[in-house]
Amino acid sequence: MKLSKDRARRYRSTVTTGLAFAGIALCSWLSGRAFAYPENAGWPVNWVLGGASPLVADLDGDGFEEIVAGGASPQGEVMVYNHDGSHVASAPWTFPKDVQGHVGGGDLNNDGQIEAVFAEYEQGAFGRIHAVDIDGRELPGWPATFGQPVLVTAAITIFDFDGDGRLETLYTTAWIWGYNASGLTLLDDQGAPLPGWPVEIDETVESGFAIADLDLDGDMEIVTAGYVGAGQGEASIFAFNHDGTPFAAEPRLATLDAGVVGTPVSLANLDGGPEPEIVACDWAGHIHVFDNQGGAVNGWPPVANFGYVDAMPVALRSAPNEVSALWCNTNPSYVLLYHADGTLDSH
Ligand SMILES: [Ca+2]
Ligand SMILES: [Ca+2]
Ligand SMILES: [Ca+2]
Ligand SMILES: [Ca+2]
Repeated sequence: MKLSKDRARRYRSTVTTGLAFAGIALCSWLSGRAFAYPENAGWPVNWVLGGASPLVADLDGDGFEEIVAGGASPQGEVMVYNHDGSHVASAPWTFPKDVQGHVGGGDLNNDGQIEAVFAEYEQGAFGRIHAVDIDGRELPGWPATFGQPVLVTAAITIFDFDGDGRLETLYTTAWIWGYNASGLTLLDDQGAPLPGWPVEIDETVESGFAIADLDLDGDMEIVTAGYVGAGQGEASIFAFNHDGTPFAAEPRLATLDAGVVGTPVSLANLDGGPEPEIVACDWAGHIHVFDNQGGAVNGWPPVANFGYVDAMPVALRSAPNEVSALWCNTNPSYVLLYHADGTLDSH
């Protein structure tokens, strides 16, 4: 099975989230580096995760991947493990408050080494986004502070959104428990919000981001999903240009009949046209496919619904820019293969 690089990264991120509580040692497998006996000496390690999925990346460029895991016991801590289960000299990095959410990574200062980017948060008080190098040093300008009682809810996403060769950091904050509003913020490499950001939307965003050039004009767009209340009613797909303006006439590109929470929004070229389509799996088990104007693609969601899709479907490609099928698993346990037109493979 051959996945696009973007899809493979997103799939790995989804799997990592699901397995975070099962133990850090699993990250060695997820990184693509097989730690078979006796190479797995030094593992497993014990670490209290604060609900955060680890980052697996070669931070210092020595050819071996490190594992960066946030935690919250008793204060905020971030541990950085070497591939052999030992930890780097600077770790653990300690902070006054909880470190929550997925740890992102990118070479923000262009020195050849990847910095870890993560959120520190105190309920009802404040939050900060840190950018820390492998020696435990915060980059100049960081941390970025958001002085609201909010929580970072979606994976921190690092990407060169405007194509200037410098990385930006995208994250989502949401009011806690019951108040339906979220803010999306794009920070520059000095930790400052870019012009046009943050943007606020009237739904809770807990889905991850999909980044793609939806209209093939050379500029990247940002797609995510939100929901209202308990997630079983109003829910939407939102799309923005990288300058914070809505991609379409308004931020809400499409509506759903249930929220998208446990899985990220994704993209796949299912209809054979040049533009990518948006794929979103909601709480009701429906797999939605929209075109770049928010129109539902014929056949989606499939009539055959087998329950909650608990991991992002995997796109199977038949040609370099064409997806022939979506493979997914559901809860209760089914493994399904949908053709690009939404029909179920019966074999
Ligand atoms: Ca390394
Ligand atoms: Ca760097
Ligand atoms: Ca940039
Ligand atoms: Ca575009």
